[in-house]
Amino acid sequence: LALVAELRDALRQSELVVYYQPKVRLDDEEIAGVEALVRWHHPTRGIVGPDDFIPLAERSGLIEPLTGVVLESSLRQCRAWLDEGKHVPVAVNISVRALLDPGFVEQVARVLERTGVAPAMLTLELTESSVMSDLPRCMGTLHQLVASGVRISVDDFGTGWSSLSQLRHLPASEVKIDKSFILAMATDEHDIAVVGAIVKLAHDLGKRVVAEGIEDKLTWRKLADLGCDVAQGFFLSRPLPPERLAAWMRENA
Ligand code: G
Ligand code: G
Ligand code: MN
Ligand code: NA
Repeated sequence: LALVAELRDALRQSELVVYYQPKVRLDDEEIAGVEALVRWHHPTRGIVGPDDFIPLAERSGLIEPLTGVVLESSLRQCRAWLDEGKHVPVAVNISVRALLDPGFVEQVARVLERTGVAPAMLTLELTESSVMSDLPRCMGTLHQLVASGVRISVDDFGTGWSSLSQLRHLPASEVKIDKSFILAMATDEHDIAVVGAIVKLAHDLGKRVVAEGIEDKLTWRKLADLGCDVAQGFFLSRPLPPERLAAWMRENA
C-alpha cells in the first residue's frame, strides 16, 4: 500500500531509470541492439529491480504510465544514439495488461513520432506465457503494431504452456529462448537438444532467434554452432546505465 504511493511518486519524480543490455550477433559479433530494463533508483532503498515493482504496478493500474515512461526514455536514448551516428535498435518489455490498454497502439505511434525514430528500430518483448494466456485479445493489437512497422519478440520462449506449433500463429519476427535453457547448456546435453530444436523451428517459421543468459564462452560457441542469431547475457555485458553502455560500445563495437 505504501509502496504503491511511493511508486506513483517515483513516476512523477523520474526515479525510474532505464538500463540497457547489449544484444550481439553471433556471426560477426556486431551489436544487434539493446534490451531496456527498468530500475527504480529509490531515495532510501537504493536500486530496486523490476521484479519488486512491476507486479505491483500491474495490480495497481500504474503499469500503463510506467510503460509510457520506459518507452519515452528508451526511444529518446535511441534518438540520441542516432544523432551520434549509432544505429542501436531497442527492445522494450511490455506487460500484457499495458498491451491491452485501448490507447496503447496510439501511444507507441506518438512516442515514435515525437522522437523521430523509425518503427522498425523498436521491438516489443512479450512473454510467451502472458500472450498465450490471452491470445484472442492480444492478436488484434499485435497485428496493428506489426502493421505500423514495430517488431514483436516472444520473450522467455519455452517456458509457457503453448505448443511449439502455436508460434506459427504469432505475428512475431523474433523468439527469445528463455535463459533457463541457456544457463544449463554448458553442462546438459538435453538442453542443447532443446535449444537446437527451438532454433530450427523458429528459423523454419522465418523468425530470428535470440538466446539470453549467456554467461560463458563455451555457451556462446555452442549457440554459434546451433545457428542461433543473437546472444545476450552477462558474458557480454550486464544491463548498464546509458553512459556506461556508451563506454562498452566504444570498447566492443
Ligand atoms: O534484470 P532484470 O531484473 O532487469 O528484469 C527482471 C524482469 O523484469 C524481466 O522479466 C524483465 O522482462 C522485466 N522488466 C524489466 N523492465 C521492464 C519494463 O520496463 N516493463 C515490464 N513490463 N517488465 C520489465
Ligand atoms: O525476462 P526478461 O528476459 O525480459 O529479462 C531478462 C532478465 O535476465 C533480466 O533480469 C536480466 O538482468 C537477466 N539476465 C540477463 N543476462 C543474464 C545472464 O547472463 N544470466 C542471468 N542469470 N540473468 C541474466
Ligand atoms: Mn525481455
Ligand atoms: Na526473457
